[in-house]
Amino acid sequence: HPTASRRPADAITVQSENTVYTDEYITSTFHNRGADVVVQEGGRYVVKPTVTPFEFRTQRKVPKTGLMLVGIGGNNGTTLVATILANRHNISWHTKSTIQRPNYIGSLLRASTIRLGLDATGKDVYAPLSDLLPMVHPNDLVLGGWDISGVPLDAAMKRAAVLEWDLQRQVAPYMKELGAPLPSIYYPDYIAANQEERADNVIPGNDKGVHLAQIRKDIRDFKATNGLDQVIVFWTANTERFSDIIPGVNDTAEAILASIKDSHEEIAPSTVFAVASILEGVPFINGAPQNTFVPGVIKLAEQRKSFIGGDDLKSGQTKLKSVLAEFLVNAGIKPLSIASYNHLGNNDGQNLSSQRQFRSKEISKSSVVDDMVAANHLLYKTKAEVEAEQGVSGKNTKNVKGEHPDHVVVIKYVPAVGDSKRAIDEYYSEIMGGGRSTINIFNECEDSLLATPLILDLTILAELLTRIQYRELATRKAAEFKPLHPVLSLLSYMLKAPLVKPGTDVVNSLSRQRNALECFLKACIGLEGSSDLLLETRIW
Ligand code: NAI
Ligand code: DG6
Repeated sequence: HPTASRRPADAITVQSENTVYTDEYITSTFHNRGADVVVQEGGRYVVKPTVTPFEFRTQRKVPKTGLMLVGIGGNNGTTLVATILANRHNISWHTKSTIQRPNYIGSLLRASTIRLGLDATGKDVYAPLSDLLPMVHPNDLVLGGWDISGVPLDAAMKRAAVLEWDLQRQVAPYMKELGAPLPSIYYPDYIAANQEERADNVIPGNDKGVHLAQIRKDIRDFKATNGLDQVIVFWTANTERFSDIIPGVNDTAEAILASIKDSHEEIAPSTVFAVASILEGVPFINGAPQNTFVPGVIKLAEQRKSFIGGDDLKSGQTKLKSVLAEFLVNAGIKPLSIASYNHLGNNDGQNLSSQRQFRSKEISKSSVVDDMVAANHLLYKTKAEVEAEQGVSGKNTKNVKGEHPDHVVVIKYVPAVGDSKRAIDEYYSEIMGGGRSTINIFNECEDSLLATPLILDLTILAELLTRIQYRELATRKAAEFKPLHPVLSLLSYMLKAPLVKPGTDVVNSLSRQRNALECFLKACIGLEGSSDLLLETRIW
């Protein structure tokens, strides 16, 4: 299948004075163009264009990379492992209607293209996104990980009931070779009580310091046993409850390390995994919604220059929302309410049937329209406008908020439908002259088959971003190349509640997220970002 095929390492070569290829690096010069804006009284804008020259340097050698999944025995975990094995061993399977070949459909990197430019006849030329820079092929990922359930991976795949039986039958012997997951950390208070009977494979004791040391050792052992250059640790385990943010407990790097040592109750299993990864200097990605990255973890990652990314895979309903809400607001139509329901019957759904775990998911699913609303003050009154309208000032403005559509998220557990999630959405908007527009959407699909390619994209991109360094040319601030900021916000496209560098704004718009990634990858080979200006089609 084309999404799984291997491509030459130098599939795209840029011939330009901005791009230099050596055996070790691709080095590019890039001009970051922006604008400084001053908003004056009376609603006037004064704009000064800015240009900052940068150099990017990408290591060309693709490292032997391992992926350690936390929650490897779950629906996402087993679906990912089985999919990679099916692709690696070229296993085809019978469905009731056809013979299905393995593929990586749904992966941005493996199954989508980017426009490079025009050919000699003036036609657009598109290349696979994964051709832009040397990236790990998913088939080459060395797989391993942890689960609180000790069921071996072949049986865990059967339990998940996601994949066609004929595929399960053929891939099972390869899954069996991987054995059972490593024992993991189980603090019952963090996930739903209905998960308790799964937890038969746990690291003993209540000492969180000992747990941290064990996870660090697991990462080191996995790296050494498999002769790996790099490991990515990925949380695809159950959604946890939020942790309380408590000064002195989890707000600084020092506090978080001390709190793990003291086995403080507000340290979640996912936080122990994140800290273990940071201390081992390997990237950690959170595919679930909870606040694993409490402030102390982010500060520790900054201190150690170790990469982190999250939160929560944006697979279906929310992905569509980040397109539709933007479409409506950018079309000058005013969503008044967005009501989103879903029901599903897998173990994730069962865990989310518990209130505190649902709350984590509700938060990550709800924030996705905020920046689009904030971007259009013609439709939505700002906080200042609401304050002025209500005539409040000073201390009384604390509870005043800018105008926002009503946004409701409901999730129900319906065991019968298994992994096949149903998502129903209503977008109710104001149109001209007080009119109303209602858009209803019904989507049905296997949740884990949408989520798995995102885990691959996040893993492969996170690895790539560890090999890219930059320096600012204009100021000569730093003669040395530096790594990117540890919070990998370039991963936002695949995430519901993107973690961003502290003090910067979250971008939820799917098209802006893709554009940012595309522009960045292109910049690393010395190409200007994707221009839809198409000037050649507008002039004589
Ligand atoms: P699942 O419930 O099938 O798998 C989770 C696995 O994690 C289970 O095998 C469980 O035993 C294990 N687990 C729980 N606590 C653990 C711990 N402390 N250490 C190690 N393993 C632990 O769930 P699924 O469907 O695979 O989803 C995984 C996560 O990804 C959930 O948090 C879910 O909300 C999130 N997610 C899933 C999406 C999907 O489409 N399937 C999309 C977006 C996010
Ligand atoms: C039900 O909401 C279960 C969840 O785990 C979601 O399926 C998952 O977060 C994907 O959400 P979305 O909104 O991207 O489809």
